[in-house]
Amino acid sequence: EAAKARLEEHTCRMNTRGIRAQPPNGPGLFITLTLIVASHAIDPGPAVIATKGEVWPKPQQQQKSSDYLVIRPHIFSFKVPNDVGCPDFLDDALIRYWRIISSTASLERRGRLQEVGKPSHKKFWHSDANFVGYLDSLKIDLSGECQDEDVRPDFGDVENYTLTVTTKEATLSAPSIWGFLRGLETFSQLIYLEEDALIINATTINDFPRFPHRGLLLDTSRHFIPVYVILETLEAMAYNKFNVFHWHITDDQSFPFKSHVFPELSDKGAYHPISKVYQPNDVKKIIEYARLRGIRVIPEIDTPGHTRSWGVSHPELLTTCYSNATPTGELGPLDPTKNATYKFLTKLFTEVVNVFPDSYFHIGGDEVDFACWKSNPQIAAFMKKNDIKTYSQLEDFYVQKVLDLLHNLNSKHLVWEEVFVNGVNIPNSTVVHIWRDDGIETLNNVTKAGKLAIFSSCWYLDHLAEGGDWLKFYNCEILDFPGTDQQKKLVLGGEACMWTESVNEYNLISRVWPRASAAAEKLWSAKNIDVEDAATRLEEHACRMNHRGIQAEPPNGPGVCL
Ligand code: CP6
Repeated sequence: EAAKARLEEHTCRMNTRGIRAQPPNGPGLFITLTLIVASHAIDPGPAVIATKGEVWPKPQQQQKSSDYLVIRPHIFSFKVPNDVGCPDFLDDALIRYWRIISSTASLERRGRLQEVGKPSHKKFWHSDANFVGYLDSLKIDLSGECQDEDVRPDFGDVENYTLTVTTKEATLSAPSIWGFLRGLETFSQLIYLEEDALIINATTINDFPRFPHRGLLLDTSRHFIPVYVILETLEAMAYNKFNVFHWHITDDQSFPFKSHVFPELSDKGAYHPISKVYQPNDVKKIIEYARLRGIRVIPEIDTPGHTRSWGVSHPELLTTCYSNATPTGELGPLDPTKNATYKFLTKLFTEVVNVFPDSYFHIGGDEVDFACWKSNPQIAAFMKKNDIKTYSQLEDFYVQKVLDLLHNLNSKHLVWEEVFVNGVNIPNSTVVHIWRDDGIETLNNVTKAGKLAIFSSCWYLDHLAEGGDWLKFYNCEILDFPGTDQQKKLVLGGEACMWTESVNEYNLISRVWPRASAAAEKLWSAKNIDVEDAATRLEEHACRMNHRGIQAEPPNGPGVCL
């Protein structure tokens, strides 16, 4: 026990000295898969050879030619029509991608790729029969009018685009600015560095997402994740065409959200009242950064369970747990029997719904500890008086109140699967978020009942397996349940989950990427993609993220990024 505490200190000490040590004592779960180890005859070189200029997630339709053009970054430009709507929004995106494209040819990388003593550029593109000329611009063709600079992404936005690169010119066409963003990302991925030249192959792409809800959940309660790391996460999400940032902002361990109406929640319930708190400006910054990348921010204030941190400032909101008619000193879930609880929630949720512009709010509802409710005599009396017979019914009572509240605030909602499984009466507009091991079966039941669903059971980024475990995520096919087509239409997508019991700012990025990329492709691309093909593209994609400054880990074993 003493060693644990000292290692906790020592790890933080290493962190302050700039060593990215991971938190040693979190309760994270580790799964060990058998690693197939070659005991003999190991070939030299990388385990998987990376592709060049292939796109992740894979476009729905793409033809590609061996004809290629050369891009000269100092000359290259985007051609945008003069009368286009939302010029500032578009400019922001074009500047971001111009930087990415031009830094693909950084001097440092060119040095790494060149073979010493060879006049490389001449050898490479002037003598090659497939060199067909230079590409000096990308023409932007936006058919849908963007009216409002404050435009924000919403559920069900059109994200389609087509991209053609002929031997003469390149055009990106999209019916919406969201499709335009996805197409720009694809365009930037088509460009690769060969010797010292930036290359793009002639190609035709027609692309659109398979699912409308493609999310990443981040828990900022078990460890506080600083704003700059959240922004980096959003940037990497855009590189993978994710469109939902599910912000699991509070939980038992800490309450880092600074509320205007109840500042004491984070003053007392955060790990530190100032440095481990998201101030209103931080939240705004995160929402804006996400918006510019076509990413929605869905907040989750998990209740009635996972609220222990609320009790530091407001113990009266939580259920007092009893043992043999005496309080044990422990506090359980929110007390669903008190009017004060709902008064408090109305104020808090009104604020949260106003701070987060998305039309959805995740109300949680997972893992409610019925044992504490069961032990409490006042709750027993309340149930008797109100003819509530089971603890699931008590949960139903609570959830109905919260749903009414959100309905009055004009907010749509998501709930964790327990709310459905425990038989709570939910409208068909509720999105049920499935997370437990037997998720595929639950997905069948939820959609059979006519409810909308998103799926996470197979995408736990905090569960580690040995070796390149992205394949475990990639082999998860969320529509493989024995339901009707009508049922499958109710599956809106899924989320990869980063619970942060054993993850902090130092190891978050490398644990998420490129493992979450596997889920990103399952949610965007067509159903049956060969895994060998995926492996070679992911090898390139991880290196590409590295070149863009994201500390993604190598996905496929031995290899090299040049
Ligand atoms: N925290 C919260 C968690 C989990 C859930 N809710 C969780 C626990 C175990 C697994 C996956 C997730 N860490 N608030 C459940 C949604 Cl295996």
